[in-house]
Amino acid sequence: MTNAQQYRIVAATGGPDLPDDRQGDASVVVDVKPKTKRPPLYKVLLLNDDYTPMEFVVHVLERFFGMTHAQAFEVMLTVHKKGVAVVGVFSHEIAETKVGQVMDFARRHQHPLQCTMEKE
Ligand code: TYC
Repeated sequence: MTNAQQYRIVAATGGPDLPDDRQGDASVVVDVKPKTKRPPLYKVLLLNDDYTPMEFVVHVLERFFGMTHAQAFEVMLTVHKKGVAVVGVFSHEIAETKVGQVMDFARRHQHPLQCTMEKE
């Protein structure tokens, strides 16, 4: 169905009684269900590297992702040990903004920290 709205057929005639060329013709549309698809969500990922100081990563997580110091420290250690962690899930626009803020902040401080996003 290509229409913007979904036509829900709850009653249909046009069964075997009709001539071959009319079978299936008499579907009755009784209601129309508006299509309200939720927008997709995006995971923001922080990647490990060998050079960015741990305290800097903790600061990034506090500053841009609203984590407490304890949460930020825990997530930083997860990235350090596993290589990557999801640090938040957002709409496309918010995720893009967060990635930009982190990349810009890291670049300004000359750290190679990488932050990316992917569709959930
Ligand atoms: N591996 C870094 C170090 O040992 C710390 C680090 C943690 C870097 C998380 C990036 O996303 C990161 N200094």
